[in-house]
Amino acid sequence: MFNVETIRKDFPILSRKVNGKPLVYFDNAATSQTPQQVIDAIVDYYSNYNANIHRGVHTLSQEATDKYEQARQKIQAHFNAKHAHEIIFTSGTTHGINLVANGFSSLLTKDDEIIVSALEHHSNIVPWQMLCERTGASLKVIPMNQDGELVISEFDNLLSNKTKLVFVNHISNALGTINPIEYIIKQAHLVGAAVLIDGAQSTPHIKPDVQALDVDFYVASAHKMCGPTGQGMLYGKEAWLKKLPPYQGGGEMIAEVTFEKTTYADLPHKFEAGTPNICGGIAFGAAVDYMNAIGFDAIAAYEHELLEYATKQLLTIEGLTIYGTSKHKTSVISFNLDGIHPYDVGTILDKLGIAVRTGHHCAQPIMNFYSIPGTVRASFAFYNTKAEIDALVTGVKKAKMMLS
Ligand code: 7TS
Repeated sequence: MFNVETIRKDFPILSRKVNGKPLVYFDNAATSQTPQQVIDAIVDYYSNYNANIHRGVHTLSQEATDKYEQARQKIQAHFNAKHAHEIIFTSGTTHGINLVANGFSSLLTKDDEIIVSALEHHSNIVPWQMLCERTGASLKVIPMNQDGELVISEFDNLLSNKTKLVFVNHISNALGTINPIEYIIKQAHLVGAAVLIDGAQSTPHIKPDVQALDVDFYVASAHKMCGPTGQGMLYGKEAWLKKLPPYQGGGEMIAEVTFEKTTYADLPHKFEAGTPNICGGIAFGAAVDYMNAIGFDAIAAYEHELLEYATKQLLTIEGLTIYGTSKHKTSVISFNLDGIHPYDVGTILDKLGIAVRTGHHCAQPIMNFYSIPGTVRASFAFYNTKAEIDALVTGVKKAKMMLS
């Protein structure tokens, strides 16, 4: 049974104070908090079996290798990948996207087209612009509407036999919109294009099934789903991962090296040059275990309740506008108060112990669409409460009074 008070006890940071007030942590879309179970996995690694992996005959190295590869299998099971070697450990979503973008450098020509969406984080825009610069391919953009949804009929119009790649986030970080990725993947495949889905904001809330989606690449960051920073994953279909060249050269990614020619290791090692974030991979596995033990259905249902409650309460404040009003959204609320800069609201909220993000959220095209400099963004996780939302509403009212 989902019990938020019991869950909160797993997160030591939630009992601290900020500026003399109990912490209200509503910046979960930037990074989530870490439960004791994940902290314990990190401490256990450094206390008991810290060693380099895949190379030592000694016991510690073997233990570390086993745990690291077990974590890969946990991630494989979580995303329902067909093979463990289709899971590449990365330093995060940004790394995974750049790995794929780099790989396509030698596969695209100037006649090819790439489609992204108007709702992307800069991480899912800039690497593709760089790829276009390298190859001469052109970038097309699926537009958005006032509710912060993609205009899917325009996507249909953009697709053609020139389209080679489509990149869309599963859920927008700035607005919380859930994009119709099932449809996007299906239509893209009809013209032979590969699809990468940026799952940085979906994986904290839902459990994607990469085989059911039939997606070519799916990327995520551990730190947004109760895991550590500096760790993430790239899922790629085996055929694509075999086709793409390595991203970085170095130790661990080779089969044989001579000065004449080097041959590369099999998957997944071909894409994992150098000593990886061993502890990070293991802790990522612990985070996935933790979230699955609570259950993603329970998480989604509870967070939806928080979203509905917060939306209703915030809209009672006169002069408050919410950006991102799709019916299909997760627990992210981006808002502004009339005539007040979001940074000023965020600063007053911080004085009250309430952590929100302010600014453009690395999604400047969305802010340009609404002609605003940025928003205040409150993003909720399964360990937040309605009482914390009440504190936010009181805080926003106070900010309005002080700044008007
Ligand atoms: N894609 C999306 C949709 C994101 O929300 C983020 C991070 C990234 C990519 C990059 O992830 P990273 O782990 O490689 O940095 N989003 C945010 C945010 O909304 N506030 O801080 C980071």
